[in-house]
Amino acid sequence: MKATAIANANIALIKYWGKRNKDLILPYNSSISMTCDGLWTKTTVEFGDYLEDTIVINDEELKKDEKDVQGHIERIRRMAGITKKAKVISESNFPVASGLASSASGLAALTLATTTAAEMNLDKKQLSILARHGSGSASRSIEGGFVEWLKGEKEDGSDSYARQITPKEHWPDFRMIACIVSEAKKTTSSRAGMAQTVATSPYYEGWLKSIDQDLLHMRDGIMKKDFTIVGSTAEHNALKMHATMTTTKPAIIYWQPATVEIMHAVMHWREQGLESYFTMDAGPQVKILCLEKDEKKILKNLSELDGLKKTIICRPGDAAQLTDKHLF
Ligand code: 2P0
Repeated sequence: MKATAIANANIALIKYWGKRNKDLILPYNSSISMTCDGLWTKTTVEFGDYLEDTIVINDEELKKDEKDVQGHIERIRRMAGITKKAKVISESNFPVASGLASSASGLAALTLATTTAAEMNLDKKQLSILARHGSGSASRSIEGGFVEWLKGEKEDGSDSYARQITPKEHWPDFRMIACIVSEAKKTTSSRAGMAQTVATSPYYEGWLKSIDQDLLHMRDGIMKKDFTIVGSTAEHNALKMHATMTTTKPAIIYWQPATVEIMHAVMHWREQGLESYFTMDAGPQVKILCLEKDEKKILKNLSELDGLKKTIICRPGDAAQLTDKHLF
């Protein structure tokens, strides 16, 4: 009763920001992401004769957390009808809780490893629904390539899951350069932040009204491999989401000076013919979208900026998968 899974993080091109049902984690809108091969979490789970569950994430024992990792394990244990306690060890290769989708890769890897260790045999749709209960964006990390999380219509959430739009092989020269400007833990979590936005931002309604058009453009752009459509739609969508965040009471401003410096740089390069776009999530990091042919030039330009600490280059990545290389 032991299994290890690796899941990649995903970065949304059309964002999820707001729940219509907080208990089942059902979103107000569908979202589209790229599963990123450079940002992963590896998790080993074993059910055994332990006295209690122990969870160690990046060498630190987890006691209580907002995503309720413990509750997620309990949920799976109930479904599987087992009573044994679990030992969980998890590692990520990037800073957690700083706006780099660590809960997406974390909860996706945990869901696959735990259900496998519990000897359940779930298909991808079932895994995605279950991962969604842990963290909304984790539903998308079950699949690889370009992925859409369908918001669904049903009250029980049985049609709210992520499915692949195209596999990673469809667009191998698409790049996302994650620009790390701060490794500090964010001050407002996504979970609290999105609830606050839904409750108080006067622009949330406008955000929702414009989503279907963005989804349509994004699906079309991905299918046609039209980088201009994908990049410009993603950038505009991210700015709209941040407009709802900043107009929340109290305001949520995830950007740091270096965030804005990179955004201006990207717009400047674009004016000069170097085509790239930016997107940001619930944190100060900027993710630059570009094509492989421009990657070197963009990295060189980035190296001249002050506030940038580190870059991680991501290509479209694989779905969550099992490995026999256990962490213990
Ligand atoms: C996204 N984010 O679509 C958006 C954009 C952050 C900004 O999904 O409460 O950690 O666990 O469902 O999945 C982050 O939200 O929130 C997120 P919960 P989650 O990637």
